[in-house]
Amino acid sequence: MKDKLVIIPTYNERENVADIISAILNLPGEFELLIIDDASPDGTADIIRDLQKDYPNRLHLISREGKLGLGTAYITGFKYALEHQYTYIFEMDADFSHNPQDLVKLYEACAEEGNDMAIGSRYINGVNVVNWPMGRVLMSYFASKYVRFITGMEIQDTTAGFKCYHRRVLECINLDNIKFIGYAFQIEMKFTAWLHGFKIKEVPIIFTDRTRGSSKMSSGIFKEAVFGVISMKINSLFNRYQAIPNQT
Ligand SMILES: Nc1nc2c(ncn2[C@@H]2O[C@H](COP(=O)(O)OP(=O)(O)OP(=O)(O)O)[C@@H](O)[C@H]2O)c(=O)[nH]1
Ligand SMILES: [Mg+2]
Repeated sequence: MKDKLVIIPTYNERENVADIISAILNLPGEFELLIIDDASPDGTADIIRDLQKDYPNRLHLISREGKLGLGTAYITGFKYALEHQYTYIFEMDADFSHNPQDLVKLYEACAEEGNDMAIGSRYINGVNVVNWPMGRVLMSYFASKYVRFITGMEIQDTTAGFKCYHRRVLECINLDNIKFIGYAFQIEMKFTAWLHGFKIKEVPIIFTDRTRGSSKMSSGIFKEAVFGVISMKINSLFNRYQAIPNQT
């Protein structure tokens, strides 16, 4: 069994990708990295291919044919991680909003404290977001509250995209049932893990707005989350999120 795989989806992250690769692959603890690039027109994948020579067997790349969305990129990554027998599987952005050093904290929360899932949370001790305009901070904060209200899940940062899963969580979730693409994807994964009774810990982190490259946030992604949460809750009442029986 291999140990840790960090999954990063990229779309036009030329300015960030080389630095994020070296920051992660130089952490203590031999993390491996899988990048899912969606044919970024800025040549992100070429930079990754070049760097693969420097990190034999530790830097993996899946190049998809076009922009298929963050949710499906992670599903592709999760399936790869399960197939290749990794135990701890991480989600993270390429743009340094998530501090690579915090991967170690997420890992410890699962590997040493026995949690099934650790979430890098912005809203544990107040609001820990740096450089976002106030409007966006408020939107994200109240979006999290809205999701808690509709779903009833006891998670403060419901849209967070910085996480560590023990593989048993991903094995239990029917990944082909996860349909959302943007923030709603992040909510849906947490909601499903919570429904299945997994032990979830929120680890406080400081989230910093990207300084390089541009955001892929869109109003479509926002709408998907607002309405998606309601349909997700209704579907759960009809048992749509049934766990896959334990295969071990
Ligand atoms: N493969 C793939 N990656 C994507 C896609 N959309 C976004 N990403 C990546 O997903 C991560 C998060 O996207 P961001 O644009 O940073 O979204 P965000 O964090 O909500 O927006 P900002 O805070 O403004 O940066 C980044 O690493 C993006 O490059 C996509 O369609 N396909
Ligand atoms: Mg970002």
